[in-house]
Amino acid sequence: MQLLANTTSPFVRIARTAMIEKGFDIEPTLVDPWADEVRLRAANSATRVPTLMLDDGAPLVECLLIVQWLELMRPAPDWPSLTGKGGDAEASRRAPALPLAPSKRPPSPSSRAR
Ligand SMILES: N[C@@H](CCC(=O)N[C@@H](CS)C(=O)NCC(=O)O)C(=O)O
Repeated sequence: MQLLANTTSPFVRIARTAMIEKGFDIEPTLVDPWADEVRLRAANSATRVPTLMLDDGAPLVECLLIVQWLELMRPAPDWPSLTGKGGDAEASRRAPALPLAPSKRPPSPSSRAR
């Protein structure tokens, strides 16, 4: 499995956070989606990050589709649920807010000021 990524994309952050939650803490392969990189173009003709290359060579694109795939591969209760109880549609719509457990969330600016 290979995650084609860059360091600034919020979509990459969603996919990577979800991957870590599901136990796939792999080092991302950094690419520049605006530089027409061969590696990225070969995997995803839209040349966008994130692109997750599965072990069978199939590319997964769109961060929320990656989240859905992770949920399918590593479902709750064995793994943290990324989409809420039962993976219903309403919970899926909230997925972009990121599935970070409260203990892993960075402190808010207001709590840091205290
Ligand atoms: N809808 C996509 C958006 C991905 C996306 O737009 N990624 C940007 C980086 S933040 C990108 O690769 N842009 C390259 C380009 O548009 O040429 C997702 O959810 O993953």
